[in-house]
Amino acid sequence: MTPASFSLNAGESQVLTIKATANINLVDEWVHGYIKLNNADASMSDTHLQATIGFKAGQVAEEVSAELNNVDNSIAIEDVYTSGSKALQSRGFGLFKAQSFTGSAIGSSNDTERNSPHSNPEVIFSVPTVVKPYTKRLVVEITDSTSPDMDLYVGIDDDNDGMPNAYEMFYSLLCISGEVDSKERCIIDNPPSGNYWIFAHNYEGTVEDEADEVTLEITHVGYSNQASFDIEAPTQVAQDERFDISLTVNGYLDDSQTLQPLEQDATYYGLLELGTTPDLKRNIGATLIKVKGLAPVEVPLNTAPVVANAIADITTQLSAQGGVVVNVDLSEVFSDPEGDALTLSATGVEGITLSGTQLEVSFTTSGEYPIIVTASDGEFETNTQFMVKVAAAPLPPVDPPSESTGGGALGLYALLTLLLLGRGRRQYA
Ligand SMILES: [Ca+2]
Ligand SMILES: [Ca+2]
Ligand SMILES: [Ca+2]
Repeated sequence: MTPASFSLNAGESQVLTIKATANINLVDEWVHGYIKLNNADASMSDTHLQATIGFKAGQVAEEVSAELNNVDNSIAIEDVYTSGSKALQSRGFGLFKAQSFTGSAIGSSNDTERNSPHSNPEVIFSVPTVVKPYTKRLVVEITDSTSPDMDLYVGIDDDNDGMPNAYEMFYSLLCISGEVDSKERCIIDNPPSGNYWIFAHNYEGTVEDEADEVTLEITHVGYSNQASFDIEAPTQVAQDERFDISLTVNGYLDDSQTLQPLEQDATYYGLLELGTTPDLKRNIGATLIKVKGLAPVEVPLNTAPVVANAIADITTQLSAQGGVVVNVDLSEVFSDPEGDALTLSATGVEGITLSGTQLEVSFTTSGEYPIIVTASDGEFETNTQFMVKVAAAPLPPVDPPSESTGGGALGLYALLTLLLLGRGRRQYA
């Protein structure tokens, strides 16, 4: 509470400021409390002041804008903070393209033309528009005018004639933007669906009773199932932790919500909603995203590396010492259609080494080993496989039996005898 104490004379007033910080348990909640005002004058009673506070679950920028094309295509929403979330919800809508309307209106020359534009149609340029259900934002701007002071009005066209009347101006006016110049903008959150008029009023023209040109841009940020931008945001954040959200714009959504590339000089709007739980998808707030299209950059199409010369299978044999090393030159195996530099890697068995384009593998056990070699151009990969068949080491040479060394032959004779005895016994049993 500020101030903590104060004095008041009869008839004076004092503003009290209450600061309350939401924590993770106070998202989208109304909380009640009271402020006790103790009177220093014991002859007067104390006072209880009721305070009802609705907590917002955090803070996010109201609007971000950027000029983007297909290559330079990211926007950051910086310094977002919340009351804490274990499942931060971030949801995008749009981008949708602004529709442009150019017309003229004569400069006002008297008080009725200045103060009752609806009864003087020649001093206004009016455009009808239909707002669909579930529209998130209606954004209207005067983007160009020869007039020093156009003003902007948005309202619901109850009688569907495309023009404002006194009744509609009184009951159905949703926004007036009336700065002293012609830079006017109206943003209507969650606009009711229906037929609207949007008009520019030539409040102070270049010359009284003579026409000025004016251009209005109207954007409906509708509901979209799949935004035309990717969102990179954390999913868990601590209370008051500052973080950034990065958006990568892939294009915009046309009337049938199909993704289209950004066009030079076109304006687009979208919305990012943030919430702290799956049930509270927008209790932190929302950021309006404005994008102006830059000239697209031609990006050469990249394709994957190709196998130019497959690697033949290799047959080898372990040495008498029990090992063999296989070397393969990979320099001619792959090529890249765009001539990109290729990075090679190999897998399949333990102990593969690759130095430059020279592959080396050591084997200590016989068998059949598939080896996969992969080439990457940084974006795409291609692989090829070959087999290494490793035969067992040759048997050590055996000396032929000879008469003089009778031990071996005798031993064999003895074994045969035993076998014969065995057979004979079994027969008798
Ligand atoms: Ca103005
Ligand atoms: Ca009307
Ligand atoms: Ca390539």
